[in-house]
Amino acid sequence: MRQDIRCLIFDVDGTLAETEEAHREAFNLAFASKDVGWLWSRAQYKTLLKTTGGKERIRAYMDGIGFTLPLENDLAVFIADLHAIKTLFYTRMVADQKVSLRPGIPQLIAEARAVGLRLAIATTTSEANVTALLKSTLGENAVDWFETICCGDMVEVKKPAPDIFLLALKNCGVAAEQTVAIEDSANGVKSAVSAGLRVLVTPSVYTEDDDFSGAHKVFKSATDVAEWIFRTKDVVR
Ligand code: XBP
Ligand code: MG
Repeated sequence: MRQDIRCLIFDVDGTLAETEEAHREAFNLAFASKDVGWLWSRAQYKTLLKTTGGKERIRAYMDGIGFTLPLENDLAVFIADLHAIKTLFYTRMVADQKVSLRPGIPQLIAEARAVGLRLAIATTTSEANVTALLKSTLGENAVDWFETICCGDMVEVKKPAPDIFLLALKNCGVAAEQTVAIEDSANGVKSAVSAGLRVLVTPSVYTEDDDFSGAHKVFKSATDVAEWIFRTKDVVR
């Protein structure tokens, strides 16, 4: 067990679970429900994922197709309404057990709890999505296993800015030197590194060819992450 790790801060989408296909489906269901005529393919969504945050992603897509409304405020209201519908579709899919945790994640969390590591979440997704995922995959009490769940709009600037990881560190009152972030994307790595954290990466389907420069280590799975944290010595930080 590494003595220099006291806290794990987990990203959610792509890290705890391969969620982005469900997100993409939820976006498309929301677009259909409002009859806007948009449909995001996998290839389009892979590009759109470079913009973190569902509302920001919709705005980036609208800018890209030159869609606008007369008043900026109308645009913000239009996007917020569309995103709220998308979140309803997404949380319903998660509640219907359509999303499962990535291999090794339940065991990594269980082992961390067993040895008394502190747990936190730092994600760009919405709080409702995190709660739904934790409850549907780990049970009703799983939300309480995390000292702080820092989500989407809790910070002004989303990943790759460091704000969400800095908020998680502040809420936990733990030193960055004793904390590792577990992430799946280039945006997540940039965010955690600029917050002063070592970052352990498990690339996901949509991020497998991301640039993980700055990451401490890249692993195939959470099982390998657990092996590294709990069963190997690290002489070099
Ligand atoms: C990934 C994101 C989120 C999700 C969609 O978050 O960027 O925007 O794609 O969720 P992370 P919302 O990898 O930081 O967990 O629509 O709720 O934003
Ligand atoms: Mg992610």
